[in-house]
Amino acid sequence: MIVGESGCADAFSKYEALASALPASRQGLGSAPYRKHDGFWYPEHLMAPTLAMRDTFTARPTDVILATMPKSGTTWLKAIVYSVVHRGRHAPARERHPLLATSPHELVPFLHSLYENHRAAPPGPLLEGMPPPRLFAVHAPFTALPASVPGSGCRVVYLCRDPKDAFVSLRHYLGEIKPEGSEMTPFAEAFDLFCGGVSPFGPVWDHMAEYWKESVARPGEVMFLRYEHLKEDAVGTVRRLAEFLGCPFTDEEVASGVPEAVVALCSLDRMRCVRANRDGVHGTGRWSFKNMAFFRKGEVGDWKAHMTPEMAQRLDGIMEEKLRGSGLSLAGN
Ligand code: PPS
Repeated sequence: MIVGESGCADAFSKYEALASALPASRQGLGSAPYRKHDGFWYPEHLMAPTLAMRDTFTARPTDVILATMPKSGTTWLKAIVYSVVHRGRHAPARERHPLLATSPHELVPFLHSLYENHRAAPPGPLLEGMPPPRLFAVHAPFTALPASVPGSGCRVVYLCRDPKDAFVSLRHYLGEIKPEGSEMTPFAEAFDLFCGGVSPFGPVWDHMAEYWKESVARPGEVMFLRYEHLKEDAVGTVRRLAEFLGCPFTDEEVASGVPEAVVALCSLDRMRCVRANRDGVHGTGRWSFKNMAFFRKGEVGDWKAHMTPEMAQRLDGIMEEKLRGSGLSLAGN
């Protein structure tokens, strides 16, 4: 190993050592347990990369960070933000748009994945070399973001989804991606864990409340969106998003239907047909799986097909109680 590589590996092993000393859950919602850090639970393999990201990533004012709980519409948001921000170079109505050839997860990488995939050589130079605006995604809670984020003036977009639908979506996804030979936690037990706050990057209520609070305190820098509203009024939400990102649609663009073209390009049906999304692979090693796992039904209320009314009432009640006083309410999805 050359000297530089050895130093890098050592830097990462510090975070691996930290991660392995953290409390672990007995089970997870799928086939793997979680580690607890500062009140939040993390998938074990993402703990060390998240700590490395928190300590070493330097945000720029031009960065855009998309934040979500898993299965809240991250892939959709990545596609939308990419096409809005790059519409000058890549007209959304064009047949040769990058989103028709490449997964949204490649165009807008998860920051923790960049750290996870660069254990031997930290992603610093790669990150430095990225032209503005750099687009990234995180699942990390707000308090686990790098300290440079709040002061940098960069934009943070948070997308939140009804936790009942996110839970059901997560279960399907975890079933799809589980390493061969591993066992899934049974549905009812997984639901109990979720309701107790044990879920990837959970508790879900604290994750939402942290970003909500920031969006209220700094509305010019943190935008809080709901999956359900995006479904209901995609064009209106895309227009608000463009304004927030500092690149509002011009009257001419509105008149020629550019916001509608963004929505059409990023629709589930369109994305599902892209070969890179159908056949491409996400992740590496034990945790690699087909990109198709990111695209399922994309419905509001699919939980009804998988949960009893009692389960739904229980989770709704917990969310209401935990969010009380925060100013955020999920009632009336
Ligand atoms: S991940 O792993 O956190 O990045 O997954 P994420 O993208 O957040 O969530 C996947 C769910 O989002 C749905 N999806 C979409 N909905 C609407 N439009 C588009 N374009 C879109 N792309 C993905 C996807 O189907 C998953 O939801 P479910 O309920 O499982 O269908």
